Amino acid sequence: MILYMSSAAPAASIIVPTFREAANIEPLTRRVFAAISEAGLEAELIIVDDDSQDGTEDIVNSLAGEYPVRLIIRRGERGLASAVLVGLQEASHDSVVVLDADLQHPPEMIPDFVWALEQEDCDFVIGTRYGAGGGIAGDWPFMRRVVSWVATSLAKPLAPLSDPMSGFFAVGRRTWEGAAPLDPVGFKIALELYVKGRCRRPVEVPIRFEKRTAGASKLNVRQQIDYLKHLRRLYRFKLPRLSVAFPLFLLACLAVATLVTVRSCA
Ligand SMILES: Nc1nc2c(ncn2[C@@H]2O[C@H](COP(=O)(O)OP(=O)(O)OP(=O)(O)O)[C@@H](O)[C@H]2O)c(=O)[nH]1
Ligand SMILES: [Mg+2]
Repeated sequence: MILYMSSAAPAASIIVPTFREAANIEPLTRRVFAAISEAGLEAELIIVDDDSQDGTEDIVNSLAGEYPVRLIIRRGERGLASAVLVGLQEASHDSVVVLDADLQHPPEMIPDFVWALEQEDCDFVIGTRYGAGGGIAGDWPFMRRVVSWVATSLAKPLAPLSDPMSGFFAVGRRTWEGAAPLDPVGFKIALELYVKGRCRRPVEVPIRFEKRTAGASKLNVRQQIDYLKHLRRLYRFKLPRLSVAFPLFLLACLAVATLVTVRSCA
């Protein structure tokens, strides 16, 4: 737990992108506000849904009588990262925390993110599964671990974080408003904001990445291809000289991953 002393209670806008997460909305909202109230913080919850048509609207409307929760429905548009950008435009507070709806990111950790961002020498807070104290519930299948290793290795030159792929993060208004034009594709909005926001002083908060118990994952091959497109854009932005070598770097990571996979299957 990060300790922070202040006279005014810090406030945060909590942004959650959703697509067909109806079963998770109520437990998520209750756990978010239980954590917020226990920590003595102030917060609003902004759910950005891509027209799931699964009852999300009715659930949020009924919760809105009890909690400061708002629903933004985008129609005719899809994408986790772009949904978070819509949430940023709607945020009332200067500190924003972003997390997934499926409860893989424990809402009880939100106060730690808010307090970390309040520290003067912090411009980005990332929830890490791979740093000291972090972890993943259950055992990921071997191939998923390999894919995650390749994806993380490719992002490290852009963002020296132990878990640059994480979707649980906090950032301040100054960073996103002062960032270079944001044009993410796919899922990795934290990486986009870290790189384009020219962040230099990250704080890592260890998290335990839980198992999804309701709804289905939207992560598929399309997202993995989008991730490579996104990386290419970010390399061009941050490391234009290295961006020429990006395909080689990609091939090297894939070669190592293939070698590891073949050896472990032998
Ligand atoms: N608004 C919006 N949200 C999305 C979209 N795709 C995924 N999400 C949300 O983004 C969050 C993460 O999506 P998941 O499908 O859980 O992906 P993941 O956690 O990276 O992958 P898993 O570990 O397999 O669950 C969840 O809250 C999803 O509902 C989308 O196209 N639009
Ligand atoms: Mg998930």
